[in-house]
Amino acid sequence: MKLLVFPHSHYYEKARWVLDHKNIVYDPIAIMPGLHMITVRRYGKRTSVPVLLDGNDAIQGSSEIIDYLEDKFPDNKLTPTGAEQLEACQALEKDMDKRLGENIRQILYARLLNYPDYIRFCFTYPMSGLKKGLFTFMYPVLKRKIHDTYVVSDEKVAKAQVEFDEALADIEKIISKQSYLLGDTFTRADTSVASMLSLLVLPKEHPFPWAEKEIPDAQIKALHDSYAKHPVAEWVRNIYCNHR
Ligand SMILES: N[C@@H](CCC(=O)N[C@@H](CS)C(=O)NCC(=O)O)C(=O)O
Repeated sequence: MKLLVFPHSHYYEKARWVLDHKNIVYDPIAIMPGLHMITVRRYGKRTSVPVLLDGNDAIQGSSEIIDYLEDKFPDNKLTPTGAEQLEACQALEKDMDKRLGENIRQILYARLLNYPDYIRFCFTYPMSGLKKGLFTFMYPVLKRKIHDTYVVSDEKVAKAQVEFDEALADIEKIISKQSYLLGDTFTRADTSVASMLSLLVLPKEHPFPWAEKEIPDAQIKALHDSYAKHPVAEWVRNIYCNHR
């Protein structure tokens, strides 16, 4: 089984967590941004990763990958079986992939794209020196593309910050009453939301080697610090500590 990925991506983390939870052996393949479109279009309708390749099957999208794994490897299930819980789980996962996942990416890229070394580390840390060199060569074009796709404008970033905080407040409301997002049981809603927030919390159990490179931007460092004691950040650290 192979997983096409961007190494630092929170959607990769979401899919990988379930692979790890089920003790499935797989081969993560970090693909070069920009050029990834040629590879990924062979397997899916969109150009996004992660994409899971299993024999003749190609599954694109973190939620779809989890659905596939849950079907094929039913041990250590993370998806609730009751109709009501299943619906709540799917709705929360979809909503938070967007409101937490997309907004935090926008907020972080808005500043961090100014640091080519850091972005190169994020995309290429497991790659050869040659590929790292290629990334550096392509960076001006990649930077523009990532900016135009995910950052867009200061106004949109400010809006993303508001939406992110609203989503965080929704999660805080839930976890103030119960241990897990759906009640007493650990589910994919928890792995998904914790993965989306992992880019902000950087839990020590996260498989990406975040500690190897200091965050180069004072504003982003301050952002991390300002959320460090947030009850949801504490919850994410607990979920990682107990389940990752
Ligand atoms: N809904 C998708 C989102 C995945 C996603 O946005 N992936 C980004 C990296 S974080 C990507 O591959 N972007 C490049 C592209 O779409 O071509 C999932 O859950 O897998």
